[in-house]
Amino acid sequence: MNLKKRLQQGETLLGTLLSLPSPEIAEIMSQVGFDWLFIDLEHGPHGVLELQRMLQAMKPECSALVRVAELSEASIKKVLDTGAAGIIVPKVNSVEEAGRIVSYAKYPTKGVRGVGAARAHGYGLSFKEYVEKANEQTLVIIQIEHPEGVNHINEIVEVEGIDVVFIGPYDLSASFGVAGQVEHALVKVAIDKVEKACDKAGIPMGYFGTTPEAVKPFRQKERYQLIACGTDIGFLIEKGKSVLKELG
Ligand code: 3PY
Repeated sequence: MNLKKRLQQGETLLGTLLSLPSPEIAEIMSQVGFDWLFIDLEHGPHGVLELQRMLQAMKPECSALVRVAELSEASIKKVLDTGAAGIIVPKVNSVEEAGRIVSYAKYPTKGVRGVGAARAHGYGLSFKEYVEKANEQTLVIIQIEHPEGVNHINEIVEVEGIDVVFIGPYDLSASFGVAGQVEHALVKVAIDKVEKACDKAGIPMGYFGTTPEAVKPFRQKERYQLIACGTDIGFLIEKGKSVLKELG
């Protein structure tokens, strides 16, 4: 079942963030039980070709949601054409931005996504099936990471076609001048406002945390249906350090 359907059925889906351009890491992490991988082209050094190699390596039981490098028609189109289940767009601050994102992610008449025969379309072999279902199945996820986005959240969630509002706690804290203090009162108040707007609009939310402890309080709340915990780099550092510590 596709990821969007699972969200619509109320499931909470667990993922982890990959920022290394490695098909092998994507292959391994797609097999350990995560529902989805948060592949990060915003901060990762990779481009669309490396992304496509990662998707080719992933097992089908795990889906890829890809954070695009920027809000542009080309970056959204190219990422979706690789066969990603959806896009995550960082730092969305206005209704105008949210509207553009939906439009770039959807085929006409809902949007302006250009039609091409890429990996998502089976290189043309399953063109018709993909194009017919893409508008309905592709997840459009926006991140709220700045006070401006928080200030406009009531209008942003009214934009038709936004599937999930994903909190970026690290950027949000940095934007408030308290970088890394994801539990700071300013951040909590902002998240509270976003939660209220999402509840009113009936839009599920997502949250990222570096550890299980950080995401647990969010996972327990029904509205948080996309949870990303940990990063590929973090797992390597943590395990490397713990081995050294244990060996003295
Ligand atoms: C953040 O915490 O700022 C992120 O964007 C991670 O999702």
